Amino acid sequence: MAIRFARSKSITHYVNKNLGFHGSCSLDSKKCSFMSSTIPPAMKRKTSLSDPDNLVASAARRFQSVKAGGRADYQLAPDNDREIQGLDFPGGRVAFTPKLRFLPESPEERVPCYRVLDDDGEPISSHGFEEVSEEVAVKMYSKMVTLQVMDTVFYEAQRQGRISFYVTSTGEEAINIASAAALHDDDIVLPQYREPGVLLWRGFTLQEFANQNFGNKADYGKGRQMPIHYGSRNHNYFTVSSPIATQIPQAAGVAYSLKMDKNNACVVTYFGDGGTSEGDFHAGLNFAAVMEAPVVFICRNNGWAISTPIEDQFRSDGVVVKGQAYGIRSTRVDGNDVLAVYNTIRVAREMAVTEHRPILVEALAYRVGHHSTSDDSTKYRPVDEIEHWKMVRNPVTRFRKWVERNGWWSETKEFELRKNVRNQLVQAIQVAEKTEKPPITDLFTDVYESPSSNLTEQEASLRETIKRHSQDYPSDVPI
Ligand SMILES: Cc1ncc(C[n+]2csc(CCOP(=O)(O)OP(=O)(O)O)c2C)c(N)n1
Ligand SMILES: [Mg+2]
Repeated sequence: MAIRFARSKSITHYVNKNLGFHGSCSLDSKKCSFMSSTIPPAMKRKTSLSDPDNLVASAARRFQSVKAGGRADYQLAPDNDREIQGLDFPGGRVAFTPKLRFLPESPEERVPCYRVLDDDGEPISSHGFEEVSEEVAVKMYSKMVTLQVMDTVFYEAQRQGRISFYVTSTGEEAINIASAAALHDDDIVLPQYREPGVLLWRGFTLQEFANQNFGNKADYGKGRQMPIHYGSRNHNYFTVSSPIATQIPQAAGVAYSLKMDKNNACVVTYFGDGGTSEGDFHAGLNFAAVMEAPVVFICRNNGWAISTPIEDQFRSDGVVVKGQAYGIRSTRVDGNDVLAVYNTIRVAREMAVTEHRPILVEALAYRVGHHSTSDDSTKYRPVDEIEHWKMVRNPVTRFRKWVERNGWWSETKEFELRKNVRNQLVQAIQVAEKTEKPPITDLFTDVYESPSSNLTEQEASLRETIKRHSQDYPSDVPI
């Protein structure tokens, strides 16, 4: 309290002494449509300094930045000879107003959604996006198709009882692949669980996917996780963790460590619309903002969190507006438009790395599949809605039209690719299924250097149980 008082006294002195001094402050004005992290759009619209109502807005605009624990910086821009009365509040000057006003609960207009291609795969404008080469475009398209086939084959394998669980990315192929393509290989990914396409893009093989889903000896997680909990140190991809949103504050921490190491890379973390209702989302964004951590937060807003529709998830204009509340530059993109996602993430990554700042991207898409193989989404949403997104707004078909129109793709290539991927997957599944399971001992390793007494007890008890019920114990798990 005493420290706080002393500090505010010295600030008051500083401000009094300098009241009316002319400094300068400009917001970074990148030519991009990311929402500035410091000026609410409602304030942005009002620019006339002659209007007393605008004092709050103009004072906010002139405020440059304050770092936690640092000295408040009260630099004011020239004010056309007008003295603004304001509160020299820690964190920045706040103008006074005689009018009682509440910020509206929502902006007049919803934040628009950036897109490059229309629903038919035609560019909607000749500028506003980075052209991708034939090589990148064909690779992106091929990986999207691979992801589709992978989903179909693993889903069928689960239905046949060969694996216990699966989650498809149907409808979110563009977010998966285009965001991955826009990143650098040394950018670190902390996924939710519906982003296997990022790993696919980075070169994780179909065999590696199959090994994890079958939890065999070759699985990097040693069979200790449910299917789809992929992870790969070689691909800078943290292992999927089921508890929703835990990866978000972790991402802020990893990004801060990259910054301390002066590493020229960023962290990218993915999460769903449902994930934003977890406390971890808010803690993660706030930490990243305050620590100025180079992290790109990608929210896959797919309309549903299992059976909870977004109308029951939040009352805000989606997720994009939440970034600004934390001082994070944010944007919204059509998640079914490969070129728009690619361009957005490329720019977001560049800003995160070169300016050391977090960025929030909300990508709008639709979860076309069931939440997982444990779900039947026709119980809580109309089949027509699913069909509409599957047929009319399909991100893969839409991109194919663009790639084909450029003369880079054909029906023959399509047929060959789908056939090859399917064959490779069937082969990978057969190998994964035949590969031995990890031994029982592996259940007790890798946490402590030497096992704790309770772990030793549990291992002995498990072995005793297996001996007593050997007929119930799976024959393919080595003891
Ligand atoms: C902390 C926590 N609460 C609840 C769950 C159960 N759960 C698993 S997925 C999920 C919905 C997540 O929805 P969203 O973040 O929108 O991702 P999506 O599945 O749509 O990709 C829930 C509630 C969980 N895994 N962890
Ligand atoms: Mg969702």
